[in-house]
Amino acid sequence: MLKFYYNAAPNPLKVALFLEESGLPYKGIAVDTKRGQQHEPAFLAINPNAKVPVIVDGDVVVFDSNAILLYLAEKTGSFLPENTPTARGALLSWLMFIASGVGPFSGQAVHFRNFAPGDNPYARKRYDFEARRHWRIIDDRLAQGRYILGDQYTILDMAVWGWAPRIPYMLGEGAMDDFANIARLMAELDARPAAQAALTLKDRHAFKVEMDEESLRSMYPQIFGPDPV
Ligand SMILES: N[C@@H](CCC(=O)N[C@@H](CS)C(=O)NCC(=O)O)C(=O)O
Repeated sequence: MLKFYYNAAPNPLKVALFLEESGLPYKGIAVDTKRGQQHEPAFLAINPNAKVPVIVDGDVVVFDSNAILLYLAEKTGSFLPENTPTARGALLSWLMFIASGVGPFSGQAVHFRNFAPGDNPYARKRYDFEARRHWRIIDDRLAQGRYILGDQYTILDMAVWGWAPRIPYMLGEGAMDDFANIARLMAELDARPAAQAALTLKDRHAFKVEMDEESLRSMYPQIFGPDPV
């Protein structure tokens, strides 16, 4: 059976949504990143990047949430647009935009707003601006159609669903008011039974919640390291 290494954060959630939507049987394996389990040798053997999610599907190992979404969509032939060069171009463009822009800028905006030590006004400004700019592009796209690719619910909407609920945490309370189309998509997807099942991820394991020194050392080790030269 497919193994799914997860915690309750946005990137694993996207994959959980796909797994629940597709009905693929899977076994969830919790990785408590605040306890440093992502750095254990057995986990590093399947993901040298020391992050969740990862799937192990027989002999196949896939890490990185958007790679996993594409792999699973191609494996099952579901949640993809029709196989034309035009539709494939749009799929790949939006997937890479989410993978290389929305996710990383959102992650850094969360970090500098909520976790970075000291006062970092320019870093905060930079990541707030870029995260907001990326979400604006997603919102404008969703103003043109029900889903990112128009009429069809695809892995792109699942990828957005993982991160979008964190917008207030990354951009400030009330930030969601600027993204009415994203809010509309979230409400639609949240009402799906698969999304409700995916959201139980956080309850399937007693994940550590405290952000104490062990957690900070596991997730943000640079805080304790030397300053760059
Ligand atoms: N590009 C990766 C990023 C994965 C990622 O940042 N995962 C977070 C949870 S959402 C994690 O494992 N954090 C633990 C850590 O940074 O040590 C993906 O999309 O899967």
